[in-house]
Amino acid sequence: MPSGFMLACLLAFTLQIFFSLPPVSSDSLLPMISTFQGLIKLGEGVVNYPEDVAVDRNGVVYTATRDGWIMRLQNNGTWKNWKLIHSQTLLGITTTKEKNNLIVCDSDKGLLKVSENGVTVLASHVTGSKLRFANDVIEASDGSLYITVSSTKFAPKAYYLDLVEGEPHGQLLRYDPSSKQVSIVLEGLYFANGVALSKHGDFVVVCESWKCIKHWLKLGDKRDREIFIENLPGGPDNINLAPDGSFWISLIKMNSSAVETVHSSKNRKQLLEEHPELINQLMSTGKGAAAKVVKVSANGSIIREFNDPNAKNISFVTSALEFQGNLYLASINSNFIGKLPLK
Ligand SMILES: [Ca+2]
Ligand SMILES: [Ca+2]
Repeated sequence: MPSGFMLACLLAFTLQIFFSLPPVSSDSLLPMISTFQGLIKLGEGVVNYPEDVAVDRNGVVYTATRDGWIMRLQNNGTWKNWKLIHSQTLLGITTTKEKNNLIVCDSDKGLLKVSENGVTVLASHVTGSKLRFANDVIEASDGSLYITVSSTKFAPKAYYLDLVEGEPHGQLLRYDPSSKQVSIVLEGLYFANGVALSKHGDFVVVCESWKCIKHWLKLGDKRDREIFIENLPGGPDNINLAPDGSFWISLIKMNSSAVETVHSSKNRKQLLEEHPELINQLMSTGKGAAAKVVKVSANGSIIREFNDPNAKNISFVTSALEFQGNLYLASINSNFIGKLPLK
């Protein structure tokens, strides 16, 4: 089973949404809805509850597991343990182009670099404070790394305090490979989560509660943040660029009755603060938790959706990556990586 900490992170993110914005369904606008039928389970039983998946310039697929392994997918479809990070708090990963390193967000330790030579800490502090709750990372064309931080105020283990406060404590950071320093790019984000680079490298998309925003890397006369897509039919986790320039976003499906329960309670914040265990009763995060993935065009419209409301093939997808005609799916609820042929 995934650790209580990891579920806590996801729950915090999901429940914080309830306090931030009302749920709005855009299901009626979806042009093409499919199931995950035909999904192949790669390494079932050996991939320990992965949150994210990435592919390097040589076409090698990677994932980071709950027990700290960085695993590589081999040509025969089996996984190989590559490097061990002594951590149970690994979240988003990405690869770098020039040196083909793997960059890993460790929500306790900060930003890590994994190469054939081993594991090193790239960044553990930002403007004098400890870098914690790093959730996802992407490399820009100039070699900078853009990193999301979900909450600056509360430690990951105290996620529920961030939840009950319901204020935007998330950030987007930038790691400068020349100075090796981390700076703050954006503040005031609601539980910042997935981050991706556009096909032409001119903007990053950062996902937070119910929406994703676009941040132009060369500002010019553009604002520092614009809405990329809002009113998503679920809470966004990881986002990955697709080969055609659109984006795959994994969504955590809401429990509508739980939303109503939280919204109808005048004293919900106080109640949850006093009884954080109630969060677990409001949300369905077990094996039956729904999976949902959407494909969003570069101009911010949903153009495709995959749904598994009863978790028949896969549950609780946290990352979807398209590579060579297949969608690779990581799920913090599953002990495999899903491979779904796209038709
Ligand atoms: Ca990611
Ligand atoms: Ca995440």
